[in-house]
Amino acid sequence: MDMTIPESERLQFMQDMQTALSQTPKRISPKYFYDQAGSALFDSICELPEYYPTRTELSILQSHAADMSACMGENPDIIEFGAGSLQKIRYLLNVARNPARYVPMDISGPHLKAASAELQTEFVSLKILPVVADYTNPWHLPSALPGTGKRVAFFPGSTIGNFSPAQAHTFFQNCVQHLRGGALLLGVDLIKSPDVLHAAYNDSQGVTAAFNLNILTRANRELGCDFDLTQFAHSAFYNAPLKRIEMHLLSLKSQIVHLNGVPYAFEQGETLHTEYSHKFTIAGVQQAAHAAGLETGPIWTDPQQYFGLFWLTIP
Ligand code: AVJ
Repeated sequence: MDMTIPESERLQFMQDMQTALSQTPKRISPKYFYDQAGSALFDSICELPEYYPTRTELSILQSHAADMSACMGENPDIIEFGAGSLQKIRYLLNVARNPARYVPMDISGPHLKAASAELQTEFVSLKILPVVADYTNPWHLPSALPGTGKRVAFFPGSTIGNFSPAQAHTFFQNCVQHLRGGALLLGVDLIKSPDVLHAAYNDSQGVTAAFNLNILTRANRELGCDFDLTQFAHSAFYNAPLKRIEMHLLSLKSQIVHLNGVPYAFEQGETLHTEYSHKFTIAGVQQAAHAAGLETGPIWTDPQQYFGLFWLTIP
């Protein structure tokens, strides 16, 4: 068993895995993808030819960063959720007018610390305050610096798509509570051809499969589980009526897996659900934002309308 991670985190994972395996259907939160290996695999996904969201969002940021900066105004206090490798924020930091501070929030501590240190070498005088936190729980932010501009939260990558509609609503409500007078810059994957969507989650090199299966590797290492990695398969498909990619780990045979000595049965064909990745229409995003009390501003998109960046203000 791995003793290098904090015991409280390990216990939380253990509890959540226990709940996951006891449920019908079985399901675990996608946040458990992002251990060190999983974060590195996700970075590889972002480079895949089939995975268009990252490069499309970057191209939109590149083309429209100046307009976004104008919306952010003078001295913005910039927060980022699920900051990951801190690649996207560079486009905004390059054009931001005297940013007061940059607060990247991410669940993967070592990954975030390393990326923040690297960013600091490029933006020497920027105040960077990394926060290792799970923003799917109610979050709290470091107090605003006195005399600074708007609080602007950046939530790129369509990570909001991981949330159920109810969770997305709660997230928007948290934004309203914490960002009064400020704004949310939200990156969202838009509905497009099912073939394009399918390919993005079923890449030919099998990186997404490895990313999905890594959750079992992690459970074996950190929790002492005995998942047989050869007897589970990556399964990802577009559920059009519910507007989402669903990722599952599919049991290839009838088998028993143990956690803390307790047996959990998988039937052949039964799945452990690992992720939703919801896709949106422009109107759908605006409706969801309005419902939680945000107001809609400019939308920046690419020529194919594959991806959108939405400026949503908090009155
Ligand atoms: C980071 C949640 C936006 O849903 O596309 C990529 C994660 N999963 N490939 C997504 C992911 C499989 C990604 N998000």
